[in-house]
Amino acid sequence: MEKKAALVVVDVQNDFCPGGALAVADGDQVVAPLNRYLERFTNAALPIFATRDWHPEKTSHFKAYGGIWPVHCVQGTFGAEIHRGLKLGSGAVIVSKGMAADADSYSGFDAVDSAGVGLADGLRVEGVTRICVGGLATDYCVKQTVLDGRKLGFDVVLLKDAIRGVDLAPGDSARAVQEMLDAGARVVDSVTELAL
Ligand code: VGL
Ligand code: ZN
Repeated sequence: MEKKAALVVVDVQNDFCPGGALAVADGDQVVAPLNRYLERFTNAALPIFATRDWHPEKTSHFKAYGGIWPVHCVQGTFGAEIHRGLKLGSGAVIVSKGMAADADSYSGFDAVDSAGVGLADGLRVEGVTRICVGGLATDYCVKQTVLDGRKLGFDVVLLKDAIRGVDLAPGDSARAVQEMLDAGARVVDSVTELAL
């Protein structure tokens, strides 16, 4: 069967970039490689989805309410905006997650578009069987999105040059990459390695 790919860009938001509330080291370094993938998918007229962490002010995701994270990506704030350098284009579908008061929602598959359509359904409507995933953060939302993608039966390609991790514990990102490989994800290290 023909494999149709989509690009899934995970949480490339100001709060995960240097200067942000939950800055990932070199988080903004994913923008340039992602723009190369974005150009490739745009030129091939393939679907592009961008997830965003989109939290209410009060959520058990945040330290103050029992979670482990500082306040970040609160709906409508600058920190929640997608990095302005990312060239998503007008066709990209933004999907939002983390709106519940009582859930972390790390996975892009928890995200819904402005009409309430979830990522998996959005992909299926387009006939997508393979997702190429990059963004932030390797050890949380990228990992969970890749693992859920595999569970849901998608072929998954991890865009390794276009991810960065939190590494709360040293080595978390490397372990996350291994987990994704063990789950059957493939890896490419640059846009030139990606066969569509
Ligand atoms: C994320 C921690 C908290 C992520 C989101 O996007 O990976 N990490 N919220
Ligand atoms: Zn979050």
